[in-house]
Amino acid sequence: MFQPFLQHLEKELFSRFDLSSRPIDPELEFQISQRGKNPAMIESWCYQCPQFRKIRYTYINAGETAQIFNSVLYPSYEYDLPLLGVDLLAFGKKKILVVLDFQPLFRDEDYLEKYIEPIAPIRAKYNELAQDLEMKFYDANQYFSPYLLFAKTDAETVVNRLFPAYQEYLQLYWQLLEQAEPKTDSASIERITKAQKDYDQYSAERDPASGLFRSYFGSEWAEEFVHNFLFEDSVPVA
Ligand code: BLA
Repeated sequence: MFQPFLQHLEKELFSRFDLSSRPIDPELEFQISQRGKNPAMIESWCYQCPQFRKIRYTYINAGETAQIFNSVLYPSYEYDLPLLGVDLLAFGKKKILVVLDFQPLFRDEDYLEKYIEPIAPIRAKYNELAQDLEMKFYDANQYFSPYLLFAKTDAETVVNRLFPAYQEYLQLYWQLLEQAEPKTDSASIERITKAQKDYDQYSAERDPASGLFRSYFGSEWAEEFVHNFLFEDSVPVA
């Protein structure tokens, strides 16, 4: 269901950036679970390049039961650019939840004007994908922008509306990256570093997927996956 999103991201990344592989612990890179009624496969990829210190994406394929594509792009610490966050989930044909955002690291007006306002014209074309749903796990004002796409939708809308929206969001993200001036002063770099680490800690603590990982792959694997791959700058809290 979301394979075209993965393929589009890969095509974009490989054509635009000089990627090198960022090795993943083989235990975490690929797993198959036989626990559910359908076998569930989870596979992840991770890269880096001068502009991005970490590019990761994960695909969960449990056939009809679940199809999930999740990705985060972490810019290098010289760039205060938002993180690109993608979380597309289909549980059967009926329950499809999609989230796509430029996840802001800071919330001051200059920052929002520079990195978030440019989304407005694209976001305005896709009203049906921005449903103002309530967030149960996350705080919408923490690492989400006012122009996130967040919708409960159907397979047809995924193909006809979400895919073009995704392409436009990515296009804009590359453009903002190109225009961004890498910081050189250590105070800025430290501030960005801290903000990205805080994002990992916050996200690891609230990840709504933890239960899903535990049920498919066991709690030990789930813990490792969250803290040593997805959000590796997080530390487990008791
Ligand atoms: C919700 N994301 C969810 C849910 C799951 C995942 C299972 C709950 C769906 C439900 O309500 O039934 C799945 N999250 C994952 C998976 C991974 C993960 C598979 O981290 C890792 C492989 N989530 C992100 C990113 C964004 C994001 C990058 O990981 C940003 C675009 C958003 N996911 C997001 C939001 C919700 C969600 C906003 C709704 C949560 C809420 O209601 O608070």
